[in-house]
Amino acid sequence: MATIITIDPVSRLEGHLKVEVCIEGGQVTDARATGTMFRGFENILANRDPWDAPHITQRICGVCPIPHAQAAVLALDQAAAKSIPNNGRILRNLVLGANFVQSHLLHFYHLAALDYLAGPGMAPWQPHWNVDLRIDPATTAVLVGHYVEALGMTRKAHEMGAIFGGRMPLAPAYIPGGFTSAPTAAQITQFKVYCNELLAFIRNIYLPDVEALASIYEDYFEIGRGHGNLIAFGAFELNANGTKKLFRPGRAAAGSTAIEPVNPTAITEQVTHSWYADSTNNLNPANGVTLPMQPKANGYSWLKAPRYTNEPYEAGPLARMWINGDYPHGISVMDRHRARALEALKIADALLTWADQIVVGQSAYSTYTTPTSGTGVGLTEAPRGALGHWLQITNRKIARYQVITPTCWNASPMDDRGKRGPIEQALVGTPVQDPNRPVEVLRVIHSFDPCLSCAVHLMTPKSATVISTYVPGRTAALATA
Ligand code: NFE
Repeated sequence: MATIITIDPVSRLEGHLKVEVCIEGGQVTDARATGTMFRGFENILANRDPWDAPHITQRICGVCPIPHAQAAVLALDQAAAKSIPNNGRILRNLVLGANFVQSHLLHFYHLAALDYLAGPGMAPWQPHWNVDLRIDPATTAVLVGHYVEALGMTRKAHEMGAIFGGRMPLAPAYIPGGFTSAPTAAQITQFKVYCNELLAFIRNIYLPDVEALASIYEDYFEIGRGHGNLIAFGAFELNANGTKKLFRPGRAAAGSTAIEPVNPTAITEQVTHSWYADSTNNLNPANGVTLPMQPKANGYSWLKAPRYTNEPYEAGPLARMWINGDYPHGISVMDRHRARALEALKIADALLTWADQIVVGQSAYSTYTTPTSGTGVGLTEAPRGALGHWLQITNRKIARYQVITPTCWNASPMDDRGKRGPIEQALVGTPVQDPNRPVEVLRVIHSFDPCLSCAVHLMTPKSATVISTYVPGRTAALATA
């Protein structure tokens, strides 16, 4: 007999995700991931001044605003064929890197770790499902201490980003043509002091904690693989024209050792199972349209389903580290955690080097004139994976804007051919000990660090249709099919 479990909302992630799994014979046999709110930022941007794009798109999400600013200014620069001064490139990288470090620490300690340990008898550690908690009390106490310490570290990462970004999480310093800061030697030193402290935490606490967790939950190297296709757009430009990056772009298709190039024209967004008009199906984002339609037969998510040559791809730290040859080990729940922690170290290391490359007294901005018309594609990476902004300017206004976030790749619903999205597929085969407390399902979902705010965002409070209702403390509702 099959049991259908609905977890709505999945907690300890950003935004609102509903996941339905079918369990038969003690393991997940099917899964549906639903983004329960409409984002609509594309429609907010229409007819605005293109300079508004980095500021408005940062409001898509408070956790990864900087990648949105970065993608927007890259698209704007490209639309005007503008190259920016070295200082501008470096400052953009420094603030982006600070956001990655902040997000990775936040994810491991404050979003994922509680799937594996119970902690003290108080919020935020309780209430807690009492299942499959293998970490001994002494180690649990140490990890709880690190959870608290990591709160301070995420604050410091934000403060580090704010030195040049002007403010975190929403940094006003990203503008087309460069960056608004005029860095001083004292600011560079201050940035490095923060970075050294974060590096020490990553090296001495975060990485060993992840390794300890991985050794205790070794079976999670075999759980949550998914389709096995990985994609990265690349990020952290190391030269003026962006041909060299800390993370190169690329694709690794399941079963192949080759790293293939990414051709943005091969990306389409499929909406057969999404609450968007079928007339907008399978469009490349350069011609994309955001036309909501809910309810809709066969629709079950506000996320569109991005596909590369019709195939679902996983985005994220594991994809980046894999494509760059930094993490060749495997694709699973624990591999995602390990790759994320190793990536935090790689980025923090690079930040220290880049901070020394700033030339005090040189401008970070070169005059940008909005083109009368033009198109630009801003491809970069967010902590959760490949991020793209597609921009079209007509009469110096935004004529079209499309955003594909990493969570759109990862938490996408089924596509035209009925192929599941990466999280849905990763859930299939997951063993579940107790369908009333499906912690294994949460571990798989959290390993992707989904952010539904990025994927979907906006609701209409006055609307008669309540799309999602948040019930604090609600546990998995259980139905029997
Ligand atoms: Ni809201 Fe985001 C990241 C982006 S995820 S956190 O990282 O873009 O889809």
